[in-house]
Amino acid sequence: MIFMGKKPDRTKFLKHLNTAVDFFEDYSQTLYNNMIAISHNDADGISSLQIIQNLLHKMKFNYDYFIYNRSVSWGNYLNGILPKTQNKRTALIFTDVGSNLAELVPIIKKRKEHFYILDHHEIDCDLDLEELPENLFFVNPTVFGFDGLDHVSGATLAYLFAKKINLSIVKQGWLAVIGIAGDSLRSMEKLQSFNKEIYQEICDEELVLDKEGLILFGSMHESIKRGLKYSILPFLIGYGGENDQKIKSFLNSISINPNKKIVDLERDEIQRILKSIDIDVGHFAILPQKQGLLRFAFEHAILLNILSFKNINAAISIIHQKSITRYAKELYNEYIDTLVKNLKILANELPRYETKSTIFIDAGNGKIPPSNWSDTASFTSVNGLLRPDKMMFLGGLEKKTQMVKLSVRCSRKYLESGHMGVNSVISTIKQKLGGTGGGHKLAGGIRLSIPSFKILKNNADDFTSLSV
Ligand SMILES: [Mn+2]
Repeated sequence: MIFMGKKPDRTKFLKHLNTAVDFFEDYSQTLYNNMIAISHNDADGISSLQIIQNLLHKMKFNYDYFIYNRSVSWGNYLNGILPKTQNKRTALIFTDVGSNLAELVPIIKKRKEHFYILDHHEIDCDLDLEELPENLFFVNPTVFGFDGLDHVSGATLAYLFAKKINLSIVKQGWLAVIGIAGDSLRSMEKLQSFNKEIYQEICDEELVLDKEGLILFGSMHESIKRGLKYSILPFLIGYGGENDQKIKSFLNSISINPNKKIVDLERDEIQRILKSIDIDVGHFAILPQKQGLLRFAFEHAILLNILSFKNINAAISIIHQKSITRYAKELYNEYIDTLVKNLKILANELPRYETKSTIFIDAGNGKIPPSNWSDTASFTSVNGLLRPDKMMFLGGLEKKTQMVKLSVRCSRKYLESGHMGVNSVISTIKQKLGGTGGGHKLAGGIRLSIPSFKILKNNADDFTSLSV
């Protein structure tokens, strides 16, 4: 059903999308009087939700919205949302979540409401799409061979859906660009397929400005001095998290004012930096209606990701705002500072253990706090800091549970050489050794007992090559 390497079938996907749009339009006129929107707690999810809210507002619907953070099962979650008395005049729209069909289909089958699921995560089971319940309209481009990160973000899908119903949604296109930036973690010239097409369209409408320059994501709004120190993509070994004096003397030595804004650097200044540091020049997106950090789509997205975990209401509110609040700015700086410190520790000093296809990093015993393991692992992986040709298990003993908690990551390069993805490896581990966890092909996490972890570590290559 899902097919890595298969050529995307655009015609089939668009037919599917159009069918869902047609039903939604028809029933909106004849049947529905209430809507419930459910989305994911990250930048892509929040942007998707805003797009759908805009659409529902234009259609003059009453709606409620909810954010799903995957900490409970869909059964428990929906129990708290779905009305006791079933009502076929209510429709639910899921964005950036909802591909856990093994869990959701049995619930949806028992309900009278209509469910529209617009998601770009890979589905979790081998269900026949023809056999889905009649009240479920399931739109997911990964089923038709598209890549859920490079080709189409959740917000891209929400935008495509909403635009077909109301063309003026194009004006909300900047929201889709935030979603794309947050999920793809790539500079804009690397976008493909639907992401690339809608980005082009939104730039043509001048809702977003495409710029070319030095890419120091996480700090594009900063001075070059702070950019080199606090860039999280790329993380610059030798500059990232280093002391200010070291960075200033480097910049002075190549006659660059350390306080000059990254976006104001001249072409020849960029050339001088590139002679000494391996950085890419690339494209980035500017949101012209916003100020400061919020003008930068990537940084705006990272901020939404941070706020989504700390304070979901602040995340939902900041997307409407022109400039950042002091509270949000403090959280952002603290997050970037911690992440950069952790990446520096990881690149230099953490104990590691390697097998043919894996690398284990022990971040436990206070070296990196457990709450930072997941983000440290993600940015280690996307930066290719350690062995992109191996699957990474980063974590350690979690004191409060006395379990070993591991963040598991691999690179696209690792998958392209024919290895199993993170989600399959985690399934194999759970089946052989117990534990809890899950994920998608590039990233996931698992909690294991101490004895199970020892078995995993001593036989790691078996788990990355076995199929269940
Ligand atoms: Mn997403």
